[in-house]
Amino acid sequence: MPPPGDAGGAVVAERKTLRTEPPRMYQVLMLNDDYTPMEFVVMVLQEYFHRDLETATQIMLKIHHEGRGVCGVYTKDVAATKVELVLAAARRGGHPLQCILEAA
Ligand code: TYC
Repeated sequence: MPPPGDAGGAVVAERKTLRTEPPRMYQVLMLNDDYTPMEFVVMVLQEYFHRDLETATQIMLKIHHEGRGVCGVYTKDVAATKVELVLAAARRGGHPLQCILEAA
């Protein structure tokens, strides 16, 4: 037995509460333009942001009138992937639709 106060070479682990910060969130926004058809924007909101037809239409109209609108809020990787998917779909369709990511 080691003398009192001597752990005898043993490692004593302190119990600490490890706090994990919530991840930073990012908004995916679409920007208005004069050429992308409204139906295409609504389709994108349904397909890539899982919005129902009514919500997708409201978001599209908000973008149309105000210049930009939030499609959804996600962690950085998910948000960046959605931007890439939307831009790829727009390019395939020959539309100038712009989609960007912004810290929420
Ligand atoms: N302004 C376009 C039109 O009148 C519609 C539109 C809406 C385009 C939203 C882009 O992100 C957009 N056809």
